[in-house]
Amino acid sequence: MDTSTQIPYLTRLNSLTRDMQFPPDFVWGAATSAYQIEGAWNEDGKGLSIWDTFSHHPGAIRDNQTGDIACDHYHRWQEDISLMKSIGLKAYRFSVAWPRIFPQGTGKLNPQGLDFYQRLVDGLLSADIEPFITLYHWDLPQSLQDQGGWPNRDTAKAFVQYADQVSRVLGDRVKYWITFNEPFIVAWLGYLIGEHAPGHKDRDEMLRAAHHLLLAHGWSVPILRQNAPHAQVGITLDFYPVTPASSHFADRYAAWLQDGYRNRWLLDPLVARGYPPEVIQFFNYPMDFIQPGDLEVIATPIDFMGMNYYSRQIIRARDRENEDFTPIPLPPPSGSEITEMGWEVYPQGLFEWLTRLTYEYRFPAIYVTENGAAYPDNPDDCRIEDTQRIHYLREHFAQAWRALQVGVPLKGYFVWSLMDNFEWSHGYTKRFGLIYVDFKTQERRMKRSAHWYRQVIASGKLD
Ligand code: IFM
Repeated sequence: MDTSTQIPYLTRLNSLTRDMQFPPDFVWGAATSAYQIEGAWNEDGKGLSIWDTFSHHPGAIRDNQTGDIACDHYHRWQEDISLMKSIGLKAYRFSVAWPRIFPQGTGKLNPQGLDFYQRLVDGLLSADIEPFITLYHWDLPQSLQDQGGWPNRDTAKAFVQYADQVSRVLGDRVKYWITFNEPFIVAWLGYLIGEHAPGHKDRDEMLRAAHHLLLAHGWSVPILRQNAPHAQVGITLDFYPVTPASSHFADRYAAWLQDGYRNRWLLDPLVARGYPPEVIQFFNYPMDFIQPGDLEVIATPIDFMGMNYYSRQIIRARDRENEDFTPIPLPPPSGSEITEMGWEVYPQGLFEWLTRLTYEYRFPAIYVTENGAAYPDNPDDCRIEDTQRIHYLREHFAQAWRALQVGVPLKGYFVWSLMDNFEWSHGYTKRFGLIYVDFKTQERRMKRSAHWYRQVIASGKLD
């Protein structure tokens, strides 16, 4: 007997679990960033960025690779838009290279740089693809770094001029603006760990950099709204669920500290909660860089939160018995699935963070601005059968769908990445793309995942 015809609740449950149908206006997209794909590092008046300098430094990047050519997107953007069209993307998230616009960071404008993004935006719009602009995805003009970089408050002021200029020119056509991509990574890997440009290792620089990134964000939100009156403005942070290694009090407290350091350090000030006090106290951070009014500026309301999601962290306390709560990350549990980056595949973390951003932080709208995985692809297959990537994406999309069922205002999802590209300190050794790029010939080939994604977009459904 088919009970579902008699019990309406069961009918609904069956249909929910059988067809994961997304809303018709759900924004399916893919993302990239300027330094990772554009190449043309010294063309048409572009100035140097900190990534140009850093990647040319011997030993900084795997195999001494650089983004000098990358995917040569600067010259091949039309072909790339055609590929986006073949996948059926509704939106494309890309970043603007600040040193193309202001080669020295401030002062003299480079109109050729702006022209490139005007062509790109117009090309996207005529292909019916919504542009989502990220203003800063890590390529600071080198001359601003020479004056102190993000630890210098003046860099935040320079960013506002840059945001103003770009939005004056593109604000009539671009509706979605993201000020910064993963500011925590900028401050942490760039100024404390030294793995990213500019390669510094200084705790105070990290703290100052993080604060000035938030300040630059807060200052530029009203300017973006003024120049692009119908714009939706947001910021993108990367989030990690933090799981305590055990239920021991010390491990739980260490996990809470790690959550404060890794997630809430930038998130809480954005919603007027200030910097997490337990983190300041535990690490004994000097907070003398905060000036009166800064925290109000940083908490300027935004229209959406951009969430990048990849994995989780498992944390134990350094010494439980002696109550040393210093957070120590543990490797993924044995037997767990991991990507080529060594990151645990943990799709439910996407649901956890989407619900947290909704019910604890009350953001009015959320976009997953990046999610995806690096796996070794085999170019000898005539079709690149990247079944692991399809599996990864399907599992994460399912968690996004689950979040929609419990009221999360999730508006869209951007796969990282549209195409294989320069993966920062890993050079070209990690492939995240839906499109395979042969970096010698610049030939592009849609992977199986791109074909699969096309079907998901066309049907709006996960089967
Ligand atoms: O490639 C990066 C991207 O630039 C920022 N988010 C994480 C991606 C994968 O590491």
